[in-house]
Amino acid sequence: MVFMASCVDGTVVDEGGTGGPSPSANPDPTPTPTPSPSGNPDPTPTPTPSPSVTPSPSPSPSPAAGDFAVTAAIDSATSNLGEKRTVTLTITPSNGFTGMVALQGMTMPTGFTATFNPSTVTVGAAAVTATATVQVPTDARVGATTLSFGGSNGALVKTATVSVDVKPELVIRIARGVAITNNNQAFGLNPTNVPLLATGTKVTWINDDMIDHRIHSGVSAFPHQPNNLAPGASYSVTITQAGTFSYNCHIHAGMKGSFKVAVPPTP
Ligand SMILES: [Cu+2]
Repeated sequence: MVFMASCVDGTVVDEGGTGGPSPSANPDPTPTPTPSPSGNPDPTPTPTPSPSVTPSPSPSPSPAAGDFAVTAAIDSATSNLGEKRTVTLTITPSNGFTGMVALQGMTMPTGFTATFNPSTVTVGAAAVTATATVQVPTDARVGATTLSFGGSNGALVKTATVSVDVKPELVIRIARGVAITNNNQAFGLNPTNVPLLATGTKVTWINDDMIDHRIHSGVSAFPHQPNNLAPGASYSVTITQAGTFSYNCHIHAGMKGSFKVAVPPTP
């Protein structure tokens, strides 16, 4: 009885997935009163047609194992230093895969971190998405940067990459009302988490407040702002020397900021 895959049943029986188990059942013609509409015709053992001509294709469609794919898309092709980027991960099942897929950063450049929401997805019939929030460090190496993400289910591990062009610029937004608070958090990130920058970094302050401020360098690392920084305006300097630099607002002495600058390692 080796007429399995050939033409036992003229009706369409997708031999890959569904029909598999019972090809042996139908050959008895007698009891079945309702023959399949096409009427699998004669029980006479029709000599299975030319087994020689159709050799290989029958054994191959062993039920394909469940699988999934991961794709990634980033919200912006460029990023400033110190910013967060959002990467959308899409996990698409195939061949009936169901199960949990754990997400993680695979190869991340030094200082980059990724936080996943959620960190594990349950994949069923349809594709599901998750979000990775990527923190670009303030001292990231600038230029084209590849971020790799992975999804795993046991031994199944799939990866996807995105590319982001890191610009040598740190943007510091002066928040509304900081002069009232007049505190040393006015320029953000300091003093408990002083930004570490590479020499050559451009620093831009943007005034989101409703009153004027003015960047008072107090050091030679970058020029003191000549004019007030009006609401909505910005002021940029390029830091060329290494060191730790503090500054404040010329108008509101209590508004303080600082950053450390280091010469970046040669690539
Ligand atoms: Cu001020």
